[in-house]
Amino acid sequence: MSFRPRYTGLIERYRDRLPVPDDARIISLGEGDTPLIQLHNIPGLMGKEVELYVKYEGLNPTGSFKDRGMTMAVTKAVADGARAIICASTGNTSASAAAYAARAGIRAFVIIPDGKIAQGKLAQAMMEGAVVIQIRGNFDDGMRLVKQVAAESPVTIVNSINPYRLQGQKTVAFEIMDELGRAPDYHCLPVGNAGNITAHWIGYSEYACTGSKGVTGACTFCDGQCPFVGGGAVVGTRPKLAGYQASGAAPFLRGHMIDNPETVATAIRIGHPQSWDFAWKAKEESGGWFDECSDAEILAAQKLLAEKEGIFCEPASAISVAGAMRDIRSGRIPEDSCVVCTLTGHGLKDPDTAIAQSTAPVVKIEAELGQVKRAIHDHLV
Ligand code: AN7
Repeated sequence: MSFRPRYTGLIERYRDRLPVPDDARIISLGEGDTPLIQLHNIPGLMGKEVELYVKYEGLNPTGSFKDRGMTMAVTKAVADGARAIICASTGNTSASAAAYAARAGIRAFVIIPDGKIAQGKLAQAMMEGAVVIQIRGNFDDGMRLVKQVAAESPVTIVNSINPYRLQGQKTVAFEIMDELGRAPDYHCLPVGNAGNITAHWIGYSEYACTGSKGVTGACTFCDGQCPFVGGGAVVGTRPKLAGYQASGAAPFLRGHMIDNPETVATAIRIGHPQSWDFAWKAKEESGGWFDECSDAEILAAQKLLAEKEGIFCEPASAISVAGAMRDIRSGRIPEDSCVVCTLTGHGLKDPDTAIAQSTAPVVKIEAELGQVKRAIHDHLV
């Protein structure tokens, strides 16, 4: 029998590539190390030869990729003596901030759009002891208020404008590179506030110039914000990034901020992305693109993933697969490519949307053997 060392989170794993003070108390819930799952059925349904993977970030401790950034942001905040953190959120950031604050023994304040976050996320923030501030406004209003209040009150912002968030989130690219042993040709992901596409690009860029051993070098991307300042060159390959937005909340497609974003994918119901310039740069440098998907396409992809692959993600996450499928079908992503889609959050976050759109056969019967047998007979494939 052989044992492998207990996994204790991404800071411990990638410490040599993260700006963490040596004596910091690490605030971790074992985030990261999520499965990279190759899709076996969907490529065939499209009639296309592609090596298609999903990085299932819904399996992080609070059910979304936000935990990667939050372990860094909260570790840093605690090291700096913070007693409270604050964020605006469409839901997942609030769930993550609440959990890591609870773990650290500090207070979390979360500002959320009243009635516009998925039930699971609200349940998490409430159970994890955050002060939940519901505003009659959207995420963008919340973000503006967070910046204003943090300028005057002793609270640390843990939205992705906090650079430690992106530092944690970049590790998703390290994991993919370590596992595949190469860069995918294309990486597809949802874009809301645009922190995550930025973090992916930082991660791929650092990896491409430092290699798997984390040899100190420097990428050209983040202009000295990463811990590897020093003017190294990008030597390895990086994927083209494809960032998808919901049609009703697509500032990157419109080319300007928008004021009243709307989409069933509430996680990405954002009109004023904070990482605007970085995301454009990531798209340009990678040779990728932004595109939009309708709510109907998003929900169809969510359902297809669940029905054909057994993978349940929330609507915002499914947009990566909706967009990838469209681009694979059209040939924009050529056959024989290696493609990774980030599934940013778990399907259980938003049970209402899932149940509302499900067409699964629900059979209601008496508790009686004959009726059970008939139900089985009627539905054998
Ligand atoms: C599942 O929680 O902005 O482009 O406040 O929850 O980095 O914003 C969530 C964003 C994609 C978009 N998928 O990522 C929040 C919040 C899911 C998300 C995004 C979010 P960014």
